[in-house]
Amino acid sequence: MLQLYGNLRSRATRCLWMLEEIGEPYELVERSTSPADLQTPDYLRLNPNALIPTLVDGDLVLWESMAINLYLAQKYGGPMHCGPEVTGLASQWSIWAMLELDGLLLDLLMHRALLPDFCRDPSHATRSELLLKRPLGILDKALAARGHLAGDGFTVADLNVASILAWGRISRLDLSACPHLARWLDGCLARPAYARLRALSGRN
Ligand SMILES: N[C@@H](CCC(=O)N[C@@H](CS)C(=O)NCC(=O)O)C(=O)O
Repeated sequence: MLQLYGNLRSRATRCLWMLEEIGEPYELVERSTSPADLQTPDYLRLNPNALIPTLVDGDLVLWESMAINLYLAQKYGGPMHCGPEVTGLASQWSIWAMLELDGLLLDLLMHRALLPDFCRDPSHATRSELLLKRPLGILDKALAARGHLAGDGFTVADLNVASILAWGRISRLDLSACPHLARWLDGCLARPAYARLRALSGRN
């Protein structure tokens, strides 16, 4: 059975959303982000970065959340299966989202929602929101021309990018200047598989 190392309050949720989409049986092997869980010889053999998530599928061990999802779409896709063109576009958008969105959205999330009040710095949040304007504008334009990022329907391209933007929900990211993006994100986050993930996290 597929095993995903991680927890429901981390980037592992991106892969859990994908696992819920493809409907393949899997086990969530709970690992927190503490060194006690990740800096162990057993875990370092799986992921030398001492980070979550990590996927184990038989002899294959994969880390990096976006790569895990691209692999799951290729191998188990079911309704998420995609051919070379969609895979190419999904890789493009996934790498782009990691480079252009992931760090800024994490900073916003930390300084608006996750850090204790006395550690939050509003200037971090303002800076991140400012720097996000450009990539969000690019995404909005792409989604104005078509309803999805690749192919004719919801694919791993949408899932990977939306799973990063979901942090914006928690951190009150202002999407009023990006109506196409806001509509698309609402659609992605309304999927039954995402609702199942939220139920697993106790966030209905
Ligand atoms: N680029 C990696 C990032 C993984 C990552 O940073 N995971 C965090 C949890 S969300 C982690 O394991 N942190 C533990 C630490 O920093 O020690 C991915 O997308 O999988």
